[in-house]
Amino acid sequence: MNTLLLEALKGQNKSRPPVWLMRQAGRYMPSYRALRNKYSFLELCHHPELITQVTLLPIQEFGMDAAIVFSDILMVPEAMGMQVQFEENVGPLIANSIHSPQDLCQISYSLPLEKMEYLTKAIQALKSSLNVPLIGFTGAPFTLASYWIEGKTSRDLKKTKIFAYTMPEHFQTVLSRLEKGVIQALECQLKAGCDVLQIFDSWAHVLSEEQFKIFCIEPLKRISKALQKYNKPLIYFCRGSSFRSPFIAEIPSMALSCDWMVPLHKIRAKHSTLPLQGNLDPEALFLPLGKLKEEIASLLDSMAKDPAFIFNLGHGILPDTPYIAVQELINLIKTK
Ligand code: 1CP
Repeated sequence: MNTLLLEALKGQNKSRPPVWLMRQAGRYMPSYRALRNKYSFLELCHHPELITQVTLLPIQEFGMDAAIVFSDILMVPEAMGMQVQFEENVGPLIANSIHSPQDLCQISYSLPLEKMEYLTKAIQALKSSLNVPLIGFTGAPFTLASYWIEGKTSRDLKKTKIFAYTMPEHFQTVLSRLEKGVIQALECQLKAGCDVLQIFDSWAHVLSEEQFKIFCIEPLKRISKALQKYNKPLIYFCRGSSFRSPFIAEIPSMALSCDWMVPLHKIRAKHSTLPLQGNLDPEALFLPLGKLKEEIASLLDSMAKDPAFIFNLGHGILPDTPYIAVQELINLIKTK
């Protein structure tokens, strides 16, 4: 078993940095597009055999040091009552979005675990065929709440913020139900065999510091505490990681997945032992290969011999990313 990722998450990696990419199975891969010609995105997400197959594609084709279960952050709210469709070239569209206190009845009080069976089956199958750690994941309660309230992707989260300002108690109800579902989903992925968990809080950067503490950090602390007994590492991703890092560093056994906006070594200077993951700009993969190699080398050099560093992108890989750029990236890191 390749344990580089687990060692880095403990701050004990003495070898080259481990590498995996956020959203590493996706449209930039011809093999993924071929499957998508046969199945809708939701079909891929709901069938254990397809989840297993898609999760393995990047590992087989590039050899990343970790696999991430193929799913989506909206699968947990879907099991809790969200009616979601993924529209081609648009993204998620939610039919029963939440606007008023009356709409809260759309969200179940907890996660019906039988609705997650397709995921646990896939995880069990993956564990018997993988020789790299398997990462399970969910969205964070705030980011999940924002999709449910907005009803689709929104750049400013206006509806969510107005909901939080004008109906604070109801907003807390939404968050706390989702928090419970997130804990159950993460626990179920650990029990099925995941080695590491990642929580995606992709929209947390729109919040003020005070709101971030209440809507993101408090739930995250409770999630981390609830999972403590499993003794598995937890990675938190948000944009704005450079100014949020002090809050994350306070939570035991938590690693931070950083966006591309601030050089990683500057975040390292503030937190000497916090495991850090990141942070190549996904757009850098569109550079001519020579220039891309320089960018990667410069990031690697700035974190050289760091025992708690994981190479990753600063956000999800883009669907039109050149395949060869991903090949170069992985090869360069593995031969460094
Ligand atoms: O790496 C992997 O193989 C795992 C796959 C994975 C992950 C970790 C997918 C598959 N989605 C996610 C997480 C996810 N989904 C996030 C958090 C990370 C991030 O910020 O990018 C978010 C916000 C979503 C929501 C989502 N799913 C959107 C909307 C994005 C936005 O800007 O609002 C969209 C378009 C999706 C669809 C989706 N999820 C995953 C894939 C491969 C796709 C494309 C679907 C397709 O095949 O058409």
